[in-house]
Amino acid sequence: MSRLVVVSNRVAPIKEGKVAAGGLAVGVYDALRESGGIWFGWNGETSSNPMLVCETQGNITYATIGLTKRDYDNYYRGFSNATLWPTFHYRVDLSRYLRKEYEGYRRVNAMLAEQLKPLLQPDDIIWVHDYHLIPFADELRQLGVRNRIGFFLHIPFPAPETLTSIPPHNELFRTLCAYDLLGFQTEVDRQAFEDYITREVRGVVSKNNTMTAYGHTFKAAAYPIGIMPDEIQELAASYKGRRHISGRGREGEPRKTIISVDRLDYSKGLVERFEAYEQLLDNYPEHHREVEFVQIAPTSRSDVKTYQRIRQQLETQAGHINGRYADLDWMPVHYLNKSHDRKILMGLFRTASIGLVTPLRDGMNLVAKEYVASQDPQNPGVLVLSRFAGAARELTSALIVNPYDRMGMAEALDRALRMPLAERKDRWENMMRVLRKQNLATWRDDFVRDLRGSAQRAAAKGWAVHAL
Ligand code: ADQ
Repeated sequence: MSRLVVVSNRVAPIKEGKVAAGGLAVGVYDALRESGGIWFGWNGETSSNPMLVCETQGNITYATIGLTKRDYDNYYRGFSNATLWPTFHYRVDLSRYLRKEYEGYRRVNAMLAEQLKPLLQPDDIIWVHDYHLIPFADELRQLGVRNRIGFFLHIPFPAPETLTSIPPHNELFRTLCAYDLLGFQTEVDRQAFEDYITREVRGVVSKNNTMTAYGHTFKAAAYPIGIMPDEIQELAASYKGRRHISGRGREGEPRKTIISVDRLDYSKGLVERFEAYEQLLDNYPEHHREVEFVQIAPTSRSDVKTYQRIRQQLETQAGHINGRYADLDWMPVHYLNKSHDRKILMGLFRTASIGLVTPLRDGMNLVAKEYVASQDPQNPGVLVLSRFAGAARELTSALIVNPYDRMGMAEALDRALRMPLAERKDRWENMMRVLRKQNLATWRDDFVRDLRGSAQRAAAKGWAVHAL
């Protein structure tokens, strides 16, 4: 079997058998372990003279390199996270464009391609991840690399009207068409990409998701990322630590917990969620003292200004709601700004009556899936899920809400708090069926199979599949 080369912005070496990291790292790691190969990318550090470091563990080589401060500012903080991230999440209002940052983004992609090239073997297949690396295949092609290269976009692909607000969109998406296989989270994202290719570029779409644009023929399809539901179920059930954040309600029963876990990011709809919870307390006094809301949101990208602002805003909101409603023995909002071990999170999910997952936009949202998988089959909680999370396409038995509708979200929370056991079980079983069918292994195997398949088709047609 040919080797797999995974390229991602950050490389997260993980120890054998340890399920500490999130879904993606584990999924990619398993694929690498199966076929052997390389995991290549940025090591997360800045340095004045970055050098490639290779470390081999078993049949996987971790090849990582630092970035200069200038490249970090332009490529990572700049074009990736201040232009592409907001625009792809439909936040053109938060997006900025600086030509020097785009140049830095192109420069880093070219530098990474040059670093990877000497490590490649002729029949390696290369799997590139996410928006930081859109031009990566094009850079490799310019260096003469002819291996099969696939790309998976973890975040949404927005409608063409939004995308065209990025000034060099044409050049950027021309480079995206240099891949042999493009993977999206949902059919909606794939369709948006097709719309861009047919309307903006006059590309041609043929059978079996094959497209031709800029003189290159490639395949584009949806590969919804999943989790390993049964492993999570086991992990959640095995957690024996403290389960309830605070005490008991009016009748002495444990309080019902509404739980949310996110990276602190404006795409996750945290401000709107806090408002909806306050609306629940305003509209339904019968839930006072009976319910508590736990929001876990450790800071991410803490040196970016927009992220500092959202943190301050949430601290103010939590203080405001607690100021209005808290009592000596009841704290309505617990806002925890630090990260927690995966086992603790899954354990907390299991005892929470409601998983509240309400992003304004999200490629998939694995937290929604993890919440469902963590539930006790005899007494499952209710998932309240935004229609704008990719996961809503699959988890149709959740209570689906619009995060821009504060009153609608408060009503859904009230309904979830009252939902009878039979209905909760029925909805949960439907969702678990979906999670087991489209799991993390299916996602990875489908993508890698299609990428390998495209290599075989190319070889059968006599195309070169070797690095020159
Ligand atoms: P993220 O935006 O990071 O990922 P998400 O899918 O919700 O979002 O989470 C990824 C992983 O991180 C999950 O395993 C989750 O448990 C973990 N995680 C999230 N918040 C955490 C917290 N506060 N503490 C500890 N762990 C936390 C991007 C895209 C998503 C897409 C994923 C995978 O933005 O839309 O689902 O990639 O493709």
